[in-house]
Amino acid sequence: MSRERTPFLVMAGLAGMLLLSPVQASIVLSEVLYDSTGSDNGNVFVELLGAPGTVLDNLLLEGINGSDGTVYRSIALSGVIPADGIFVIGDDSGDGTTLVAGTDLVAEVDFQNGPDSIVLRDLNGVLDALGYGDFTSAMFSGEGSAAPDAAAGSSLARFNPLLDTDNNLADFVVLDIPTPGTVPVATVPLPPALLLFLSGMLGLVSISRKRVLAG
Ligand SMILES: [Ca+2]
Ligand SMILES: [Ca+2]
Ligand SMILES: [Ca+2]
Repeated sequence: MSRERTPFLVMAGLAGMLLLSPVQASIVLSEVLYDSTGSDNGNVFVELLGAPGTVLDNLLLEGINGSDGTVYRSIALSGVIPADGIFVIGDDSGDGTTLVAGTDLVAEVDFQNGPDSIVLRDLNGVLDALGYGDFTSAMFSGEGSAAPDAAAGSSLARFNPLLDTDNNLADFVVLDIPTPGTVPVATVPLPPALLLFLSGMLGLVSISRKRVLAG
């Protein structure tokens, strides 16, 4: 009986947490393109979303290797989040320029193609993290459950830019056409967001129960 009741208690608790903190004023990863159809060099990007005017100094963007959990890349950010709240970091082609349109900062953001994780942190700790790919035999450093691996040319983007449930699988979708510099227009659709969140939780519960049964 307890097994039947636990999922509902978990869902109720997490839904309550969501309602208490519906939208963090912090910075989140809003889109990542880590594998381009051609050369990644100069073509891939990381997009952040945050409050306009936020100074990014002291923030680090880290690539965490899925094979051993170590930091294989660490990028010190700089600059200020512009008026639209969207900050695009375009990959450095090697000469300080990038092919990504609308870039706010050029840096070496060609992250590994997975299963790996990308972590945004400040001096105090992790602000947001995204793990992507199949972590069956790899070390996950993202949040919740991993987002799927995006095929070459496709990005992983936050479905609702104003919602961060700290579950990569629920928060991110694959975009066939990457959108550096723009985010979905959805503005605070809390009921749909809550539904999305709960559907994600149902999926998680389903997965965890399968694991229990399999184990
Ligand atoms: Ca790559
Ligand atoms: Ca998060
Ligand atoms: Ca975008």
